[in-house]
Amino acid sequence: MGAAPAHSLFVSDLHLSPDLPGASRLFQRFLRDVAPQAEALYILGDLFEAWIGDDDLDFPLHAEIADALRGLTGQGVGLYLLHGNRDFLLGEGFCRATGARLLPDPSLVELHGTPTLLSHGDAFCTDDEAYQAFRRQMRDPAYQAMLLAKPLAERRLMAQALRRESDQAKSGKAMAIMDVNAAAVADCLRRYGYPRLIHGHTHRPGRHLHELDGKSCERWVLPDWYAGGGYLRCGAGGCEAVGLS
Ligand code: LP5
Ligand code: MN
Repeated sequence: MGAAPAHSLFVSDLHLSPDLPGASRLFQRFLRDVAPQAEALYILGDLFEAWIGDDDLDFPLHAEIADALRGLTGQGVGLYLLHGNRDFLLGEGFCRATGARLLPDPSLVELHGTPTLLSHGDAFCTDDEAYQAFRRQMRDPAYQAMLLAKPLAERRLMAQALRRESDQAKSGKAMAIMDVNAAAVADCLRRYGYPRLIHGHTHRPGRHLHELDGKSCERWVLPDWYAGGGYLRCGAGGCEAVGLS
């Protein structure tokens, strides 16, 4: 059998945590058996259920995942990372430990011949105004520096409190509010010259076509890994979604 044609892989919303060890096992298997054949692996946010700072890399699950990612980059596979709303504090320490490179959100890449815009996806959820206000605060560098200056144990408690607040806030929100806003997606596609778009966050995997100004843009939404998981594989011939269980 010949080598696989050049391709890149995309995952997001793994939400790895010690509470759901199945997802970490599945991801380890994916890193061992699937990812090494790729040119690059892009992780489009929410790799971890909650990331409270790179000084938490000693935590056993974090160390295991970082080692496995380092194993992948050691084989020559490019590793690129976007922040999600759960792991926006991933920083240079994590990159040094794994060989990953952090990309801004959104990032336009030339993907095997097709311009492709990569995003976590939460920025498109503009109908969720409470979340967008929260996001602006969490992404403020001065606010992040203030958070990171707190002791690890205090940050852990804060993250738990924020998770509870978030679940409570979500229970009062309509499902439609928590999906992407079509106009926000269209604006972004226009701004970046009508690329293909790949994102996660909504946990509503699928392929959508946006017909805009006489152009057709493909939008892929990645699945979460809460019960099984999956990835997108893109090469010169296009993308295909692959499920894992
Ligand atoms: O994450 P998910 O799927 O539950 O919902 C998201 C939005 N919620 C969030 C909040 C995160 O879940 C919080 C966890 C972050 C972990 C890392 C934190 C590290 C920093 C802290 C420690 C150093 O992103 C949710 C969206 C939903 O996606 C769909 O898009 O709706 O948005 C919200 O729920 C936000 C609320 O509407 C408003 C924010 C309420 C926060 C109130 C703060 C109370 C103070 C708590 C004490 C610190
Ligand atoms: Mn998310």
